[in-house]
Amino acid sequence: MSKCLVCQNEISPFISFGKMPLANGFLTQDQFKEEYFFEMKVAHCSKCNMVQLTEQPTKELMFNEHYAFYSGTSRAMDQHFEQFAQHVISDYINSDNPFVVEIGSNDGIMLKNFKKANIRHLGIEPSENVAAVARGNGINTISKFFNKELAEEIIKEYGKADAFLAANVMCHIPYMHSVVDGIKTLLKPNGIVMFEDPYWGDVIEKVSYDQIYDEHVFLFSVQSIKYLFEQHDMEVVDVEPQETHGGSMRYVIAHKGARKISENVHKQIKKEIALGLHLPETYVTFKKNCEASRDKLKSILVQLKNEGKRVVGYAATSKSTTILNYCDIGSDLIEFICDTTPIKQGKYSPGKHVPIKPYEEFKKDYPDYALLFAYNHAKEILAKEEEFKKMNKKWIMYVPKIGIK
Ligand code: DWN
Ligand code: SAH
Ligand code: ZN
Repeated sequence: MSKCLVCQNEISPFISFGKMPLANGFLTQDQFKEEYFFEMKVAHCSKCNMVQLTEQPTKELMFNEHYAFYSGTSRAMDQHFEQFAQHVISDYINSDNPFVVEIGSNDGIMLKNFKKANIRHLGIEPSENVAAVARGNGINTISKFFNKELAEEIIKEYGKADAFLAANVMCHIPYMHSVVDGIKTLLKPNGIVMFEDPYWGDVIEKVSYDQIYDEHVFLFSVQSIKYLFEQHDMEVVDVEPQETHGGSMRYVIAHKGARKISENVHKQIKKEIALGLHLPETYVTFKKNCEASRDKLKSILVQLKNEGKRVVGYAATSKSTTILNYCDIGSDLIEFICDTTPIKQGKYSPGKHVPIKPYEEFKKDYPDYALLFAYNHAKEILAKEEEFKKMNKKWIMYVPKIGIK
């Protein structure tokens, strides 16, 4: 038993994925012996509906000057964040000298659009190496972890914010009450909060359990976000489903009573109830679905190995750490994983120690099969890899369905 991070209710895990390393803990051979592991268990809170890890590594272990994920590695995400920024600018910002704050701003993939539009902005990005890229491009960025105290410091230096933005970071922070308190203090009376994260409804429907890893301490739903913000006198005024990261939800939030609540919010909650996100049996089924997915993927790889086929992993995503460790897939089954991120190349995957090689190694000598760990970028990647297909090589997919195509 442990306590819900949002409402303090007693919770107990419905699944354990076993021992897990840091999802972005790519390492060198001499670091193998001191590798960090924790038991990754997930619980659903019956009171506030928040789905959460019951244990998480410290923030400094995960987010530091060696953080391996650079947002700018996907062109499609670049376009996504340009549209996100345009949406904020045209639909939500109308004061004289607006000020926009983004947390988890990484290499500046979103904020560069505000800089281009000459809008006052501040990025909060604790991982120094990715923040340095943003600063190098003239994006105003500080390397700290966002919380209530930092919000107060920001107000002293810049004043209050018209918009508070976050993408794929709110679900990384366990001390949510300090964060939401900070947002509430920082936001102007008519200001807007917009953030998006992988959506628990999509994870349940697609059995995309690889969205669960150390960094993702929460898997949000509209119901759980509504509960959380209502504790702080704020309300969800709109929700906008997104296709990114295999299915995400963007939450639009304002001070209580400041804006009209869209019908979309009620509609989405109805969908969540129909999907049974509040019911214990949903979690029993999800666990069974994860096990079935794991067994099927593993059996495909074992069969290909027995047939003497070459299989390579495509993209060393955070998600792949969950897949490799939970399914017990090592370099006996996949030769290596190719990735375009220089900091990952030449290292080994967390836990299972599969070599990570530059993308060019994949191009140089196509394997018979490529296991697509970045299914969220499938459109972009499949378009780029037409030649691979033409040579009659095959993709192994596991989300939204396990199979070969
Ligand atoms: O929430 C998070 C999201 C935003 O990003 C973080 N906690 C960590 C990270 O998750 P991820 O690692 O699962 O993200 P992606 O975007 O699925 O990772 C893409 C990886 O794939 C990068 O290492 C770059 C690589 N890649 C590649 O090798 N070739 C990507 C593309 C598009 C490609 O063509
Ligand atoms: N927004 C980007 C990056 C997401 S990765 C995108 O969607 O592509 C998550 C980022 O959040 C990392 O760069 C990490 O360093 C940062 N982060 C983690 N905890 C944070 C906190 N408490 N405050 C601000 N940023 C944080
Ligand atoms: Zn709770």
